[in-house]
Amino acid sequence: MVSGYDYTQMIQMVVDGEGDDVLDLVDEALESGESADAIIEKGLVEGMKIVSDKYDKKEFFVPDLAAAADAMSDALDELKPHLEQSTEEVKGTIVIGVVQECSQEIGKNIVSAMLSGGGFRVHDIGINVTPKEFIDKAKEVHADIIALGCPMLQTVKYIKETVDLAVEENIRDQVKFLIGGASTNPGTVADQGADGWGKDGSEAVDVALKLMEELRK
Ligand code: B12
Repeated sequence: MVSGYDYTQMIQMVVDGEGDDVLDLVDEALESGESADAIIEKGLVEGMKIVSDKYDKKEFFVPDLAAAADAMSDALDELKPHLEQSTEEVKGTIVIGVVQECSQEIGKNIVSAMLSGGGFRVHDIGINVTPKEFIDKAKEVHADIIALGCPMLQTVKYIKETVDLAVEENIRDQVKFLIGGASTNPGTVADQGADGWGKDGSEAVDVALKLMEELRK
């Protein structure tokens, strides 16, 4: 279906870090019949892309990023109830977090919310998660998938360390590794011994479903 909602203003308010305005526009979009997924991808993420671009060009600085991040986070909280699917069966159990030495969480939060919305039971263990914390949590909740967010290049190595620890702990054949974030690409999957890569929240859901099929084989 072609959407008639105009996201221009919402995108601009994310860029400006105007949290209250973003919230009002999110409500307006919901009332006009937009799905939570569409609002995240066409409004919030598009706004953050402009913010990222401005940061890369040194037009924006850390306080600008923080304001946009806060606006995103409030909007995501508002949208979460609209993403939940209470009636459907659980598609699988996922432990998600941002790797060690990294506290950048916006992308992971989006993916986490969309995986929940996609019918997975999601245990979000936050930021700066060590390989041991990932594996301990995966064992505790009998996770099918460990999802690692990795926005920074120098922390990519922690993906492999987490996979290696799963081997050591004898759970590698029971769990799939889904990865994503600005410093990863499809090639990172093989380099780090993972199983799947998602470019954004919707793709993360699709790849997670595929990984569940592989687990059941
Ligand atoms: C916002 C931001 C920050 C904010 C984070 C706020 C927060 N609460 O999260 C703050 C100001 C804290 C910050 C700090 C730093 N940042 Co910063 N930051 C960014 C910025 C501009 C945008 C990131 C973002 O939120 N994007 C929007 C989201 C929606 O996009 P995303 O993260 O890519 O996520 C999408 C996909 O990647 C994917 N995805 C994400 N996670 C996952 C997980 C899974 C499992 C899957 C499947 C998919 C997936 O789906 C998401 C949704 O579409 C990026 C620039 C960029 N180009 O990414 C730099 C960037 C990531 N930061 C960078 C750096 C260097 C830093 C600092 C070291 C800066 C400093 N000198 O202090 C610190 C590090 C702090 C730390 N230890 O973590 C670098 C990393 C460079 C590199 N390649 O290693 C970048 C790339 C900027 C740059 N070009 O230099 N940053």
